Amino acid sequence: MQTLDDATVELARVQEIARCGGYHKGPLAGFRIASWVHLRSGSGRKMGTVQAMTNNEHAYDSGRLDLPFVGICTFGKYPYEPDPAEWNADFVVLGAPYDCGTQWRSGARLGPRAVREASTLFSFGHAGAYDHEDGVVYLEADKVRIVDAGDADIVHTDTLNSHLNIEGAVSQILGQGSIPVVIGGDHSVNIPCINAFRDQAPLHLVQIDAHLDFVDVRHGVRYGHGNPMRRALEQDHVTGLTQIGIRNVSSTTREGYADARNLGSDIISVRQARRFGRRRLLERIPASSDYYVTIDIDAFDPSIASGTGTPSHGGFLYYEVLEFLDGLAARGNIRGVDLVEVAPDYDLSGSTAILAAQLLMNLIGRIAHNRS
Ligand SMILES: [Mn+2]
Repeated sequence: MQTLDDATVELARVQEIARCGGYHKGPLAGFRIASWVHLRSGSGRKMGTVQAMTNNEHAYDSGRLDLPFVGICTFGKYPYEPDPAEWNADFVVLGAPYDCGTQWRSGARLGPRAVREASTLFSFGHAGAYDHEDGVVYLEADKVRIVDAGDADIVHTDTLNSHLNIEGAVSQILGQGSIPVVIGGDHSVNIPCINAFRDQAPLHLVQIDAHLDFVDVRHGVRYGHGNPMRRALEQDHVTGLTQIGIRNVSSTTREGYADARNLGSDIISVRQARRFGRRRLLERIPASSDYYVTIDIDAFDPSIASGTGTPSHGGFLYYEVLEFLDGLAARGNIRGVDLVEVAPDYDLSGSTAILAAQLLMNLIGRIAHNRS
């Protein structure tokens, strides 16, 4: 174990390390707080409460153990940072707990909390996530900075203002040069996420979902969870759409499917995706492009993801989606992610929230790995 003498460390830096849970840049990269004592100035004035730090790779043998069930829940137990000025992050996680866009069972408003709690399982000690199949350590603390910005404010029953709050938060994340990772909420929250990219470079949208979500307007509703892909393709900055996992009945009619295809969408069912295989599936998506990925948890089979409002049998399993996303992260530049429709009240074993958290953690790790 390597330690630093407390006298060699400026208090501001110590506080930064304490606040971030680790230091990711500069000469102290990788250092963490190992033990806590009072730090005093030469005159004896108390200046802080930290002393030794360590960059021990795993740091399980000193300081706090911080098991997954200990402490306050943030995404992956990364630092909670509501102030954009303090983000300085590669990825900013944002909750969008709005579910008034649902057409059957509501409950996705509790999705961000459930996914955050489940994600603590993958807080990975202190050393990142070693994948023995890939031979890669993902999410190394000194290389990838992730913060949890908390939730966009939600105004009950008020879709437009709730969406504006989500759009504002995502715009702030983009303004700081970070990649937004948004946890819904129902799929309507994708609409403000895509709107926030309006002033950014164009994107190809990749949707993983059981449902097409391509309703134009019905009874005046334009911003429900059956509308987001239609709203996205209306935007100039969305250059194309690939819809994967689509199956069974949904609120989109035959005409909606025709509209989607006429507007350039590539619609692929679970069975078609399996017939193509990973390589051919990836080849259908523009190469060396910028992507936004929206994942509806109901793309997965209800046998592993029951906790959602509109489950549909015949869905994907975990590695089918992870391996596709792994390939997509290598194929181009994923600039934004949302994962929606986790509704914990129907998630009796908690496996849906764990699936969501595991997928997001691994997707973030792969995006970061391909950027470095
Ligand atoms: Mn959806």
